[in-house]
This record gives sequence, C-alpha cells and structure tokens, in this order.
Amino acid sequence: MYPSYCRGAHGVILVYDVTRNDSFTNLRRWLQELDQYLSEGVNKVLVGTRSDLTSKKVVGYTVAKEFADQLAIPFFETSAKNGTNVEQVFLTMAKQIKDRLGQTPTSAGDSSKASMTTPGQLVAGLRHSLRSFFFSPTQEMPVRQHSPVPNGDNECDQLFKVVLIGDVAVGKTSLLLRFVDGTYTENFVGTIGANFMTRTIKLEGKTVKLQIWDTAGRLL
Ligand SMILES: Nc1nc2c(ncn2[C@@H]2O[C@H](COP(=O)(O)OP(=O)(O)OP(=O)(O)O)[C@@H](O)[C@H]2O)c(=O)[nH]1
Ligand SMILES: [Mg+2]
Repeated sequence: MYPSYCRGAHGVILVYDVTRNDSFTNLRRWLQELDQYLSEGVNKVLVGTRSDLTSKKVVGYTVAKEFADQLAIPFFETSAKNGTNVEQVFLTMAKQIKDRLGQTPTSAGDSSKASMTTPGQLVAGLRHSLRSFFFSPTQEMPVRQHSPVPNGDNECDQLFKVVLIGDVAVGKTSLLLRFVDGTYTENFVGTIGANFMTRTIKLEGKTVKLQIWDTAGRLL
C-alpha cells in the first residue's frame, strides 16, 4: 500500500502497545517502509500506549527509551484511558516541528511561516492524493474533520501535519480522541483507510493547528 497520507507530513508518531512486544519490534519495519515516503528531517516521537495496564506490561521503559535514543527522538509512555502524557506527546511534537521549521533559512523574515504549506494548499493536496488513492474519482472521501477546514491562512499562524503510525489496535485512535476530544472508550472500532482530526494549540505565542492523520494499523 502506498502511504499517500505521509506526503508532506511534518511529523510522525510511532505508536506501540506496552503490553504487546510484537507491536514494538514491528516499529523498525514500519520505519523502513515509511522512510522512503517521508520528507527529510521529518520529526518523530515514540509512544508506548496503555501504560495504565501495569501488570500486563511486557515492553520495559528502558528498552523503548534506548530505541528512542538511537533514533534521537523523544519517548513517552501514555494512557488514553487516564490521560497520562497524552498532551505532552503532541505538544512535544509541535514544538519540535516549530523549532525545525524556524531553523530553515528560506526567508529573511519569518522563516518558520515562509517554509510551511498553507492550510488551504495542504488540505487541497491531501484531498486530491487520498481521493485518487483510496477511491474511484466519483466516490466521496470519508475524511473526518473535527473542525472546519480553514479557507485561508488567517485562522492559524501555522499548520502542522502529523501522522500516527503503528500496528493494529495499539491505540492510535484512542490517543487522538483523548487529545482532540478529551474522550475515551473501551470499544474497539478499527480505523479504515486514513482520516484526520485537528486541534489548535497556542505555542510560544503563535496559534498552531495540528492536523493529525489517523491511519489503519496493520500487521507487517
Ligand atoms: N487500557 C487501555 N486500553 C486502551 C488504551 N488505548 C487504547 N486502548 C484500547 O485498545 C483498543 C484499540 O484502540 P484503538 O485506539 O482503536 O487502536 P488503533 O491503533 O486505532 O487500531 P486500528 O485503527 O485498528 O489500527 C480499544 O479497545 C481501546 O479501548 C489505553 O491507554 N489503556
Ligand atoms: Mg484506529
């Protein structure tokens, strides 16, 4: 499957389940497969979900931290159930992206703004690539939008596109719903294809819209 949703991503969140070792070891394969589609320098964060299930935990903190250190990326153990570290994951990701784009010498003025895709361009591009990938031209796209798609550049200073990646049922959708809606459910409804939700945050005085793509996990 060609991961169209990775095109233009500013950040990737690598998700495993602390109670399933295979979901952790598979991340190397996810990375190998995806790296060819990701732009250079894309920011990454490692996330181990279900930290509330302490008695079932099989992937130790130290092992995962070593993996994150090898990749030189931040690492969090989270729980969508009780909210542990969920905000930190996305805020850390946003900060990393902001810092990286701020370093890009593309303009004499506000280089972070100059180097980014405008919201309108990004949404239009994604709609096009996803429609052509997942569906025939006549079918509607089942893109779930948490808030209206911005029409111009004025609603936010910056738009960052982030993608959640990982095996089936590791808790990607739950992580996203906790962050965007503040909700959690035990019911498992597997994601089909890919869709996104957004949340706007304040970061160092700027309004940053995070467009977070939730993908269907699969076993590699
Ligand atoms: N105890 C506990 N269960 C969780 C947590 N996060 C997710 N789950 C449960 O794990 C199951 C799968 O979660 P999802 O978020 O749907 O998993 P997913 O990665 O989106 O799965 P796919 O869309 O199939 O790739 C659900 O039944 C959730 O309730 C957590 O932090 N703690
Ligand atoms: Mg899902």
